[in-house]
Amino acid sequence: MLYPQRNQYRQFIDLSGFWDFRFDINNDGLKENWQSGFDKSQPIAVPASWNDQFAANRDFLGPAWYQIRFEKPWGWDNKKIFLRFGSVNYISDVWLNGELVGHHEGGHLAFEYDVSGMIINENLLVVRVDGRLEKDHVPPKGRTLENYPETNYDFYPFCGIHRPVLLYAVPNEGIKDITVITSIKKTLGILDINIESSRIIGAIAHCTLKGFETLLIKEYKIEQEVQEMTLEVNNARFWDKNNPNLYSLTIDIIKNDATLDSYSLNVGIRTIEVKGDKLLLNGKPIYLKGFGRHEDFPITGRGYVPAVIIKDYSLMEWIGANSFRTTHYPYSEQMMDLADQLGFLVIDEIPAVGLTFNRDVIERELKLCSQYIHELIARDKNHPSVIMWSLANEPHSSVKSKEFFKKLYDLTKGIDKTRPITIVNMMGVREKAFEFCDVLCINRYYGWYVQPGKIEDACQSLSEEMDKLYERHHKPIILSEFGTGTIPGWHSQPSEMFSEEYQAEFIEKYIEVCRSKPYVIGEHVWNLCDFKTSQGITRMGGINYKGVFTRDRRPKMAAHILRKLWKEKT
Ligand code: BDP
Repeated sequence: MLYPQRNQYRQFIDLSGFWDFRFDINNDGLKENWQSGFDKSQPIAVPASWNDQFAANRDFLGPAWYQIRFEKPWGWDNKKIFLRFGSVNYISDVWLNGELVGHHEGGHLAFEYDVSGMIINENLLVVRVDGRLEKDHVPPKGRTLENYPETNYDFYPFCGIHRPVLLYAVPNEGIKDITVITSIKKTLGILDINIESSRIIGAIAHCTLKGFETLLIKEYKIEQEVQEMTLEVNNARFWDKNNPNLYSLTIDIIKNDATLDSYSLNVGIRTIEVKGDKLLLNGKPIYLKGFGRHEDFPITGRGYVPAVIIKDYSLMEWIGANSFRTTHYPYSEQMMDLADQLGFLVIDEIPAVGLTFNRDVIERELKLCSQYIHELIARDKNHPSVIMWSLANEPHSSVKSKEFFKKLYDLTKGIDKTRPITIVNMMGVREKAFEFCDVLCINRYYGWYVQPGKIEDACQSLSEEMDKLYERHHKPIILSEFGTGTIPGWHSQPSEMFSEEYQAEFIEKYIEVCRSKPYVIGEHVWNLCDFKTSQGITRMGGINYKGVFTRDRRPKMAAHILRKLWKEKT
């Protein structure tokens, strides 16, 4: 799935801005034909969650309706036109000029519709968004402790149009998709490129690779819908976390001496593989230092805010992090582009948190997770920064989960053979899916939810558990979450839970344990920043305070300690 581009052959317009919005409190909209346009609206910002934009209805999860009018751009008459949504949480139905365009389920992945035959000069786009929680959604409704809204996961179920909505035009005959897989032989960088095109058999694919004094040009005749081609770069500059070298690859499609289409993308030449108990980037072991994070900010909720993305990267660089996991759903495409540019290593996770495997929902869970895997890999496959796929966070694993995850594992490997796969787990040695996962990720809270206040005992438990897990599987282990709730400005000596001192001490001691185990290949602190959750007695003010930074991105004491540890120790 290619991100829309602007050049001589491709154009897009961004529909971000103020749209009309209406809560559908009694779910009357469909009966009353709001799909053809509705009145009594109020303005809303797109993209952004609706929850914190108004003085009322914060916890109303839908349905709600959006509409916007736009004119067909000049010069788009003989083009294919698509409407593309970066993310809408959770279910969306879309109408263009009163006609149904499509339905999409799942909150954090891009989807698009071919609207070529539907678009007229003056258009009305209407979107119904339903973010209500249900047991058979992924992620699901549920609760272990009482909470409101009732999420089976620990972040606020923000709703709305969360990422940009683009209208884009491409040539009728042109490039549909590009997949680039890179490999390395000594100093040679090899790019295996697959170009999927529409109705251009016999045309020429003209490939240009530029960067670092290299200019490589090669032409291929397109003989099939998916055309394979190879480029080889001598003395290639490889992509890694310290040197995020990116080449620019341009594919021009030429027929009868006329260029029909052109698309450019960044390519990082790198390899990633698991060998024994190590994770190798370009053949060398890497150690991950970083965070779990949330797309979360006051007022905009889970909406795309470019400045917050830049700030988070800048804080991660300041503190010495080299990686993060997209907890607990895929992040925006812009976040991924920047990871390529800035040299961050990303564990890319589908939005499968809180899976229950209950008999009445397991089929739906499997179907939705499979859909998310297809959508995620289609979207993110060309990012050198993506070093691993994560199939779930803390599933409520049971006897049924092994077969469930084996299917997802095989599906993922079938689409992308090049990247390791993990599941992020809380069951430890009892997790049967660890038998086939390439890397084992565990989230641990000894010294917090269990053994509260006892950091020394907690570290002992952590150490023993990691050894047991390694003895059983002989695979690399990442401590993918650890942290403590910490009220900014709350201090105590000796340290005590909820104080800044406790968080700092806990993180430092946990890191000591990780560093003492040769098979541990990474430490991801939970969380980069404080973030919004449902209300409940464990979340003061509906906030999870495990951030090393506050929700408005100010450092707690632990941030300075981490910076020392991460900048000094590599
Ligand atoms: C872990 C979850 C994460 C929570 C965290 C916590 O993976 O989503 O926010 O616990 O309790 O179990 O803070």
